[in-house]
Amino acid sequence: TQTIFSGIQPSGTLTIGNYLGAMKQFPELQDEYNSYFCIVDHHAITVPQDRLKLRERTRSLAAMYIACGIDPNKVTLFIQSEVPAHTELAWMLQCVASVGELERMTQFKDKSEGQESVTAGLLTYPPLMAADILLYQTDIVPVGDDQKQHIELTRNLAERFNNRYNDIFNVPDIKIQEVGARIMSLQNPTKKMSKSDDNQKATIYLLDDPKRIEKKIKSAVTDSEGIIEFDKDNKPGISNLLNIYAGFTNKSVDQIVAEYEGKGYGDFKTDLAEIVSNYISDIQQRYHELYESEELDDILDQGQEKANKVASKTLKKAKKAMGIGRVH
Ligand code: AQP
Repeated sequence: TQTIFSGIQPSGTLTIGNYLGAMKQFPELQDEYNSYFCIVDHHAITVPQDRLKLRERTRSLAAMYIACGIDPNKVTLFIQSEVPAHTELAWMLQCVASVGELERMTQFKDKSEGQESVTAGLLTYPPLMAADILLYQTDIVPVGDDQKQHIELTRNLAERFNNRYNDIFNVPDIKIQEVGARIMSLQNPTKKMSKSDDNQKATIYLLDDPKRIEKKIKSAVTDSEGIIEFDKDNKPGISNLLNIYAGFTNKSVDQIVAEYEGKGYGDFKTDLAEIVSNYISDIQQRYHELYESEELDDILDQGQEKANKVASKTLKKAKKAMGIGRVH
């Protein structure tokens, strides 16, 4: 069986973008693949975090994975910082990566733009992500469209390492959802929806209640034309809402457009709010049951143990290949 790895940062409450782009496909994959799902807290500290909030969000994200349909008996669910091999290999890969290629990453450019000072970690984020993936000899990485460039870099670093030292790492492939690969901000539909966006109205969180969801969708930016059709360049707002609708109903965009022929944005938005609320209310219920439970700690303990076993084996091989430490 092939292996998949996917990580999510505990940098805020999950958004419907994270869900439709990544999380939604995980339950389908877990039966078919040897699966590792990781809460990447070391990635989250590349930007400032409140310590108590970070801890809370880490736990919250673990509960959310399971609430979204991950079965802890089938997968390895764990916290990145509890498996030290990740940061060790990340350092080694930083010594394989060049500053130039890291500076070319669009996420780095976006997140550092206009900032007076950015952490070195924000620049070296991709080698850490590469380490996450490569430690488990991953075959496939299921992510949203925004992570394409980072996976490409992961592949390059793996190949460079293999050529320079020894054939240690499997070179992984990317897997992007057709629908929901890139959900945009409700307030600025040319920008992607992000859990760390300061504008609360731009984002629907998986923990929002129906009232709030309705308000956010009703105030989502559209256009003055009033015709429901998919045109990403000229009508990015309504196109984004169509994508969200498709993601939560498994209907095609064409089918939805046909259903709403002759109807206005108001009706469409009312229906969409109801669809999103109904869909995520089941997730929320399971989430709240899990969040405080001891069961969640047991699951994370088991995940930590399993992940450490596999990761330390790969790390040992990589160190040997590079000539780090003694041979034993
Ligand atoms: N808008 C999006 N549409 C579709 N997929 C998305 N993903 C993120 N935003 C969208 C996917 O969600 C997974 C988890 O992402 P992450 O937490 O590792 O980092 P990110 O991509 O930087 O996500 P955010 O929400 O934008 O977080 P912040 O605000 O902290 O940077 C990934 O698979 C990603 O593709």
